[in-house]
Amino acid sequence: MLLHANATLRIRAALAGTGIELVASCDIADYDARAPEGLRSASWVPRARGLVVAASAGPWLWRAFRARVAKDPALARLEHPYDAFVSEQLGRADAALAAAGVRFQRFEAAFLAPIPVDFVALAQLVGLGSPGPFALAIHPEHGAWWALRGAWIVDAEVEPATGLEPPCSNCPAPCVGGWANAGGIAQATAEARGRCVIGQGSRYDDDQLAYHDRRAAEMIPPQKSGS
Ligand code: B12
Repeated sequence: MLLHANATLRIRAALAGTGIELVASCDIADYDARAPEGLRSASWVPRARGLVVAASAGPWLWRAFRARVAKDPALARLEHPYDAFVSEQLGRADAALAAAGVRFQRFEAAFLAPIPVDFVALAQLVGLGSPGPFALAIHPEHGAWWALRGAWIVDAEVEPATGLEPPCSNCPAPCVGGWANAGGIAQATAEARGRCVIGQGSRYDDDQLAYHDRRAAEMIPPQKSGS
């Protein structure tokens, strides 16, 4: 039982063992200074004090999902089974905050999340990663092999942001063949991610990569001919 814990610790403890285990936070003033008006904390939580962001790295969350599907095949028949599984895991943190009397608003990083929030910006604010040459946020240990999962605006104390040194700042960017070729998320292929000089020990499983690539392709609207 965490008696006098801050909200970052509570969320980290609630998610331990799920595969969503990178948890960091920042003061709400830093979040409000960057967020557009409709997303500022006052619209969501009165007297908010912090923002907490949670992410997964490597294949661990994916393997937990696979194990769950093996036990519960109905999960695989949902339209977005992995997102549903992630939501359920994030619910553990909601329950821990509620039990501690913390008021909060949760955001999710899923493509169809009801409130679209820029999670790459959130990752940067809390110091989990910063955008690299192919737009993905690069983590100092896991490189490009990690993903944002959830964020909470809370009316409780949080840990200060990690003092992240942007991992790409002194790198010649072999991922894209040099900074001159840096661009948007369309360049975030498995090959580019595989050429990052950090984090290759956290590379995704092949079936995990195939799942995400298939999902990403489904989300891109078909090009009209001639455009
Ligand atoms: C849409 C999307 C896609 C689209 C791309 C569309 C495009 N051209 O950008 C598609 C489906 C193609 C895609 C693909 C992929 N994606 Co994607 N994608 C997203 C998603 C859901 C939203 C990105 C976005 O549009 N952001 C901007 C939107 C939210 O905001 P907006 O309306 O433009 O503007 C508002 C905000 O920006 C806000 N705002 C502005 N400034 C600030 C500042 C702050 C602090 C706040 C709070 C808000 C804010 O103000 C605006 C008005 O409200 C994010 C998750 C997320 N929620 O961030 C993942 C995400 C960026 N994708 C991710 C990944 C990994 C991928 C893939 C590599 C997946 C894969 N295949 O494995 C592929 C790569 C593409 C490829 N090679 O083909 C990861 C990146 C992780 C990382 N380490 O950085 C993310 C963060 C998802 C995750 N769960 O982690 N993706």
